[in-house]
Amino acid sequence: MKYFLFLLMTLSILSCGESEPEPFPVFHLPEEPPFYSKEDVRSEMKRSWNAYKEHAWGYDVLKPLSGQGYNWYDESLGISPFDAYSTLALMGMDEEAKEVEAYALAKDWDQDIYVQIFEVNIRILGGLLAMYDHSQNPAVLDKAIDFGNRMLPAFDSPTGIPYHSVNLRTGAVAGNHGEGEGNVVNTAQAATYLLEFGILSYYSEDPKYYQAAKKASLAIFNRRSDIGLPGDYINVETGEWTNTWSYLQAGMDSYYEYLFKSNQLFPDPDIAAAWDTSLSKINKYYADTFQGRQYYACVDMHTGEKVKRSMSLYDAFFPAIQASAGDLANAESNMETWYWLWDKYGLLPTRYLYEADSIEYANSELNPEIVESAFFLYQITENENYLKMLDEFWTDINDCCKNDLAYHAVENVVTKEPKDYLATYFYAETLKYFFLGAHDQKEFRIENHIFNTEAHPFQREHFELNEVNRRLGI
Ligand code: DMJ
Repeated sequence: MKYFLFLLMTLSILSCGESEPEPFPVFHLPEEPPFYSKEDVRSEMKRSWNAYKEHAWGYDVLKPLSGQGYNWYDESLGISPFDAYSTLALMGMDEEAKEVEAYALAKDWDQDIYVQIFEVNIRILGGLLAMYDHSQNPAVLDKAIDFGNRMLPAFDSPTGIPYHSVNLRTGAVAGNHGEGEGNVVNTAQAATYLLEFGILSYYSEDPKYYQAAKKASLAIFNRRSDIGLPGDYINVETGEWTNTWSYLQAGMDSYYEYLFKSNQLFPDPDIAAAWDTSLSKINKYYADTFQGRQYYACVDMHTGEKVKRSMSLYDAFFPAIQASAGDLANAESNMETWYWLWDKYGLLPTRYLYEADSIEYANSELNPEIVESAFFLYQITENENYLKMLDEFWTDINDCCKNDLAYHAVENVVTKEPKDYLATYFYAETLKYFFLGAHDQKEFRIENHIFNTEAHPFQREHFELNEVNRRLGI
């Protein structure tokens, strides 16, 4: 602890200069570690999952204040169980996991609804594939193939970038009429498929899924600007960028995440080259040292000029990627900044303007990314400060957001005004990463697993390298 503080102070003095004193990160890590245990998290998962089952079974989402269910569309997709399964399985809640498996096998996807391709990919297809990875039940794989086949028509665009939504029954596609022009998607919606579609190709031995995902990712990468940056919104039919900001935040985050992760499981020279280029451009253009702290700004894709000095809670996934990619120095300084922001409010606001020192969007859905990164950094460095961070996150979330049924989101991280919503990724990700980051968790090692962006885990040993090229068509 003392060493940690000394290092921070030294770094801060070096980067700030004497004439212009800048604040350096002030850490309030618990000195005495009565760390939370994995049983603490397990019992909260049990309690929260029982609340979903009792009050919202069959619905997409639990509303934890009113004790009701809520659906994303006119008909339920029943998303929470798909997202919860891999956490239940990992925690050894076998009875509950079996119940969800039976629910998944009984699910009929012949539904006349348009679903957002990005969201159902990471939550439903990712959840089903993780269910197969864990259970090895061939009927679950059939279900995943069925779902993947219903998604595929979305990729039939002139650019290969998927349309925003697809009708699960008819395969008809739709743009995102609610949030802009017809056929425009953001970069994450365009290119977050390599992992799930690669796994689907591997298990089905049909390369068409991976090839569709690869075409979409390279369609984004190949449209990078002269200085090597992609924009954030693109027309899937013309391939024109409709917005030219570039960043790590929501809307672009998982495009980068999948260039790195997919290549870990399915080495592909084209994707590896795209990742290497992307990482160097992130470090060159997004990286922004401000008042002694390490940030990643929004920039103009053509000039690299900083257009907005902000951070969203979603980009807290990046220290985990940096550390996994071997860039520990940047991972740790980035993580310090995230910890500093958490400590300032006792939760992360959805978006914070670091130059202005003000909150832009004050809500939080108890998102997982900062927990994920602290967990990864702990496993990689074994530095106990990351356990202390996890402990502070756990304590704060329990203080602010635990209620009679489960946990609730907040409208405002300052006032902690509650919101009647529990995101499905609280089951899939937030509780899972807390569990895996518990001080007494000794079995699970990140080097043996790959997580999709919704924290659904896959065991690396299930994918034989010498089979990858044939099955994925690389
Ligand atoms: C999750 O649904 C996924 O991690 C996605 O990639 C973006 N972040 C949310 C949770 O914050």
